[in-house]
Amino acid sequence: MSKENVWIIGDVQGCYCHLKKLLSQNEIAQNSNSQLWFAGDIVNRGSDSLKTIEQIMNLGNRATCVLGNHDINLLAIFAGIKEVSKSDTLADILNSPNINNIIEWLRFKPLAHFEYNCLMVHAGVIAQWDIKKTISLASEVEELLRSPHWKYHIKKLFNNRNTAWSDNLTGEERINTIANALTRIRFCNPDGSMNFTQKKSPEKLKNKQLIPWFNLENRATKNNTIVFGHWSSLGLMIKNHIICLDTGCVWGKYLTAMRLHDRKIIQISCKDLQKNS
Ligand SMILES: [Mn+2]
Repeated sequence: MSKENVWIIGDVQGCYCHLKKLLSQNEIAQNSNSQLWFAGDIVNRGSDSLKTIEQIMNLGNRATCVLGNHDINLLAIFAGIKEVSKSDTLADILNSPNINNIIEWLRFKPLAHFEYNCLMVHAGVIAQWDIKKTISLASEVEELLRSPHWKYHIKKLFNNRNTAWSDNLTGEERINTIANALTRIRFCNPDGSMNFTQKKSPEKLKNKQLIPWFNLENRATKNNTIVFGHWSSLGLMIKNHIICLDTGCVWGKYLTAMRLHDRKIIQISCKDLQKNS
């Protein structure tokens, strides 16, 4: 396996037809060794979450997937600790005879993946964390999701109040802060604490006090390549070390794949999903 064969795919959110089209593009399809990395939020909001997750499960060892907030939301609904919300489109999965296999597959996925000198997370990292620490903290949450008592522990992942990191955090506060950063972070306050009120693109933001997590000064991962999704209003962003691949597939924009070694981009238009306003 080598870096040449790795394609990283942004938030699919249940858009099965577009995923199928993306995977059938020559450069991806003709190489049966190609590795497909998914930056999380493979389900929800789109119309075909069941087919999407089953397609990714069928890729077997070719697929590497980190958990996004919507994937964790599915686990929490199945566990009975979260209600289905009006905007959730998870009924096809929840009613599937395959639901137990799907949940068992999903809850063993990591929250951070580091390989070929590239960190993939769904949303981002806290400024104080270096790569080693990020992987180690992610594993604290992964351990709970993989435990036989995961349905009890997953409660700890849902709380907006834990926004600031400290090495001294323990228990639920610690687990919640780690999960919030890896799966939900966008903007931070100048002190580095997370702010969950804004989803806009940085240019459109009136409150210039808020800073995208990747622009915080003294970020310990400044010299590492980080690929993430979660921020569709940011769109495709490819900088030296920071790459956002959430290009708003489910909002009628694009589904994007980037080849890791040369950063070649393939995009599938999702215009057919545009809502008439
Ligand atoms: Mn997300």
